[in-house]
Amino acid sequence: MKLAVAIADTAASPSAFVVWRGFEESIPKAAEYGYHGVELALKTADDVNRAQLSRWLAAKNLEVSCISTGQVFAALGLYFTHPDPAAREKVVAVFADLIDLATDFGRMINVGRTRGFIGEGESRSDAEARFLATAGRICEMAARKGVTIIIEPVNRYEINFINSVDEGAALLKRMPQTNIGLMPDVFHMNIEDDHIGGTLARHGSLVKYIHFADSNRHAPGWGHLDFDDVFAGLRRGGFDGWASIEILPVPDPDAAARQAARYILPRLAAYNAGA
Ligand code: LER
Ligand code: MN
Repeated sequence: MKLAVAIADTAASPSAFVVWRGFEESIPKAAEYGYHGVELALKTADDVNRAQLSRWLAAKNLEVSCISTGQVFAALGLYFTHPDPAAREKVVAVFADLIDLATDFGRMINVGRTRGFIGEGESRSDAEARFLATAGRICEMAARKGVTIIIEPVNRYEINFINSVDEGAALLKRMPQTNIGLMPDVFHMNIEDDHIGGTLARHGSLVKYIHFADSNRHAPGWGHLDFDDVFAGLRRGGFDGWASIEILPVPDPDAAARQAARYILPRLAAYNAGA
């Protein structure tokens, strides 16, 4: 398992949920604190200059763990279940460019709130059908480029569709594509799932990536989440991917990122050593 931290560009809207802003400044800091990679929160592929980003990463021997797409929803208003077919075409086009970018950076794209929601007066099955059709098209584009799509269950207070890991797993099992998996976020799981470790173990074959935060969304160790249970569940599920720190930048981004690394890195080393 490797550890990343969520970052965005300085131009990203305040709604981008990341620890640090500014790629050029964040990448050296992530390396200094011991992270192995960075998760990039992007709105479109044009948010990055590929050559520049490659140079900054290579200088610190860091990888991109994944590209996250909350800004496609929050800043562009695009999502998979959109009732307007033209908006669904737009989201497919934005993802086509992000998939191309991911061939050089991480080979994984997260779908959090961009999966969309069940609109007023509409049935769950209508929203599910639109989700499955859009996600299927995007997965097929991604498969041609060796990229995996990871769906993130998000708690009920943020969205009304795919809240628990069980719900995400049930939906994914209806898709024929194999380059799709789950990105559980232990903050959301603490609200929605019956048991964190047990659920991670049960859906181990679908868990491709994980977001770490504590119960209060502060840095791990500053809340009351049982990370021994989280790591034990990942172990039972056979997980060997990226974990990424996605937390509130409190009391300030540097202190939060430092605490998260200090708390998780020794546990991760023990996990990798089989302890
Ligand atoms: C995105 O990774 C996430 O966890 C959401 O809660 C952000 O709103
Ligand atoms: Mn998350």
